[in-house]
Formats: sequence, C-alpha cells, structure tokens
Amino acid sequence: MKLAAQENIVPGKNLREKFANLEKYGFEGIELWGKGIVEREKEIIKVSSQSSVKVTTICAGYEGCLLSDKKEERERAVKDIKSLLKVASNIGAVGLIVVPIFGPPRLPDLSPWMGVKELEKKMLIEILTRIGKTAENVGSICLLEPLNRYETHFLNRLKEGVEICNEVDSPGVKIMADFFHMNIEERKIDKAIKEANSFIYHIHLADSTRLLPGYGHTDFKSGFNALKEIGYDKYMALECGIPGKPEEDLPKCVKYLR
Ligand code: LER
Ligand code: MN
Repeated sequence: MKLAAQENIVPGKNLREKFANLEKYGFEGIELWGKGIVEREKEIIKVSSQSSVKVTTICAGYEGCLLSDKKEERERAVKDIKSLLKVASNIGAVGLIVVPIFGPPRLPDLSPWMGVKELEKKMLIEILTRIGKTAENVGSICLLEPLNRYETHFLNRLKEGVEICNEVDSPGVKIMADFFHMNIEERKIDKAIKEANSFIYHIHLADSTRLLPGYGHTDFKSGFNALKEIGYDKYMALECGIPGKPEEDLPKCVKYLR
C-alpha cells in the first residue's frame, strides 16, 4: 500500500516542507494541483529528487471541457490536457486525473436518433483516442475519474470508465477509483474494484463524510481486500477534509489505513 495526500491538506509553508512532513508522517506520495504546475515544474523535480516522497498524480488544472457543446472549449481542454500529461511525465507522476464533464449535459439531445449520453460517449471516445496517443508518446496516463451523480451526470461508476477504456484501447487511458464516489454509486465497492481490476491506476481516499478515513461509515476493509486481491500496487491519495490538527490526524490516519 503506497499512501499519498493532496498537497492542500499537508502542513508546510512550501513544497519542501510539505514533502518533509509527509515523509515524517509515513506517506510515500503527494498529489499536486494542475493549475499553475507548468511554472512549478523545475521546483517539483528538485524537491522530489531529494525526498523519498514522490509525486503520484496531477489533479485536473485544465480549462475548457471535453464534452462542451462549444468546439473551442473542447479544443482548449484537449490542448491543456496534452500539455499537463507531458508535465506529469516530466515530474515522474503516474498521470493526470481527468473528469470528462461536471454537472448536466451540454451537448444536444438528438433523440430519437441519438440520446445525449450516447452522443457524449461517442464524442469522448473520439477525443480520448487522440489524447491516448499523446499520453503514450510522452509516457503518461490520462486517468478518468468517475464522480457521484450530484457532481456529474456522465461517468458515475467504475464499469462505465472501463467501457470507455475498452473502446479507446490505449495504454494511455485508464481509470481511477475514489472511495467517496464509490460509496455513493457502487452497489458493492469490492465487487466494482475486482471487476475494474487492472484498469485502476490510482485511488482517492475519503470517508462517507468526505473527511479522513475513520471519520465516517465507509467500509474500507472490503475495498482494500479487493485491491489486495487484484494486486493493486499503485498510490492511494487522501482527498478529504481534516477535522482536527493535520500534524496529528495525518499520521494517525496512516496507522488506521495500514
Ligand atoms: C471531485 O469530487 C473529485 O473527487 C476530484 O478528484 C475531481 O478531480
Ligand atoms: Mn476524487
């Protein structure tokens, strides 16, 4: 089990202090925000090369939307995602986390010829085929993240992400699994994980309350057993609120998870 945390929840005045604190608390990785990361690339490479803590992933940070009804917005997202994939590769991260669309659909409903979700799926497969080629070329991975129904209408369950990966058929397009969203959308978290199996390249951890694991009623044991069974050996990053003092709660959480 390789544990990581998103940079915003880690105490420290700068990146070097955050890396040092994570190391002290028992973590192996850090997830960084995509916004403004191009300017931080040199600093990230320097700090991570001097630490046992590594950058796991870049979370979002692109403008536009892959499933916008406006061509310019789709193209903007593709352009930004391609450049963030290059950064992800340069800083040694597994890949870039991508949510195809937040909120309701923006493309038109063309039924009875084609319903909006079908159109979105076809559009996304086209776009991801191009993004997948770039990801392969730069040596990175586009990590599709299913979110719960209150955040997106489109990609809610792991199996929907796997379906898209199968259609795109690129080693540069995989999925990630977020326990907070799975707790809302999956009937059985362990079953969903086992079925998605080797398509899972990253994990987000938060309890049902979206606080640190242990501050809610999510059953992490069955999900973790499933991850063990499929031989998951990549990172799991905390994406959650911390109710107490981070310098006390974070190391406590590492113990709880292990
Ligand atoms: C949003 O709820 C979420 O889980 C993020 O990881 C989206 O990038
Ligand atoms: Mn997440």
